Amino acid sequence: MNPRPCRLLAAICVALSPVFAARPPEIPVNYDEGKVPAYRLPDPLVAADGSAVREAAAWRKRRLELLEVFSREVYGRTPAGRPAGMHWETTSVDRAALGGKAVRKEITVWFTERKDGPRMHLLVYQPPGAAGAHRPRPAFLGYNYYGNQCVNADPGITLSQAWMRPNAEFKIVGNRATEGTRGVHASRWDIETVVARGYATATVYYGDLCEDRGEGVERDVGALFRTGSAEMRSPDAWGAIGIWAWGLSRALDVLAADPEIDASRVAVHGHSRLGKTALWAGAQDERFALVISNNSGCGGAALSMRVFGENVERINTSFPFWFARNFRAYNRREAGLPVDQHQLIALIAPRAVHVASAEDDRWADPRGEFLAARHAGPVYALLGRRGLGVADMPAVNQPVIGDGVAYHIRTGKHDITPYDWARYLDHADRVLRR
Ligand code: GTR
Repeated sequence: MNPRPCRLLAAICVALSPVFAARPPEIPVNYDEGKVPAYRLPDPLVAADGSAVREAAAWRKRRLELLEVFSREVYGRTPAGRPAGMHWETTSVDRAALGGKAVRKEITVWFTERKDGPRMHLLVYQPPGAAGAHRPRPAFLGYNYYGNQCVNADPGITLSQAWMRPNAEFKIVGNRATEGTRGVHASRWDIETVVARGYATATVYYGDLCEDRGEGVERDVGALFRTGSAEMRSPDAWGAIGIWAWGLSRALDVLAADPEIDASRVAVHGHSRLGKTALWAGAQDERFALVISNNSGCGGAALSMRVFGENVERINTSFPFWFARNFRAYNRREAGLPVDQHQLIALIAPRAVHVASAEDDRWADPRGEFLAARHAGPVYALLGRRGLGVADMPAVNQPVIGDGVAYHIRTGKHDITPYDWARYLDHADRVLRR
């Protein structure tokens, strides 16, 4: 066929498509501080029966109540513990990786007794030294977006074979990683710096647990727990964020079995959707000693009730498989939420939490992230800590590392940068070094 009329036809179709296609109604997004609705944050220290929570023992009970509400209404329910058949094997160790500056380990974890079932690949770097030569290391643990090989250009990292979202910048076509993806996110990991400061740093590709698309929740780990499809799941079944959070706990199980890692000193971290994931993992699993939310926004550190930037309806529409289906009941009804995100942060208390924003990341609502960190304070205070210790949002690049809660906002866009890492390392030096 002659390509010219073909192109003409295609152009006419594109021009007419807005007329014929059933387009969803536009979901409004507010960026005006003056249009933030009046809201009343639910009090983390008032139990469901209306009684005040005045001591640590009563908080233990209130904590379970809040976890139940977040599970049922927001993220969906997480199965308890690790599956009986879960097992793992160390597939490679290089004690002279990164030009002798680090030890690199790779571990494959299977979630059942079968080798063809769901699995994840854990990559660990730690400071150099012979096995057993040092006391166990504190560690950072977080997911990566494009396969383990994206965190550093180290040619020794096994290239991910898993499905991944296309990315033109990183030349991910056909949903598979290529050699060209090595080190594309190195600046987001800063591995040489983290290791030089004495920490191990561990990562897993988040798509190993649940592919970041609708079908993801019915495959792999989702299939293992018979989740069902994004639209047919039970209304309180977990979504992708729940599955990813569960995977972080399983990665911690594996790190805890390594005599070179100190599992009582592990920081869980994540950027953006993976920051939401890190918060949910840290809220549920009290083994995490420090929880880091980098630009996590809506459904992460940002207060939903402010309805600023990304809102509940927007996130449930763009990503209908991330949260429990029940969360959709709060589309355009944020004021009706029984919980808000300051209570998610409070669930981490008295353990350390660090919330970080970026000035240009208005989609994630930096002020809402700050306010959630601040309003977790009363729970920290009840448990003997000061919390953030400031009432006003700090200026950019003026981090506040309080007692238990830290917050910073840096200049720049939605990203995780060496500046952020420097803050997290300073915070970790205070709480993970003893
Ligand atoms: C956006 C989403 C945000 C955030 C971000 C990311 O599209 O609206 O909630 O999660 O993606 O993960 O990079």
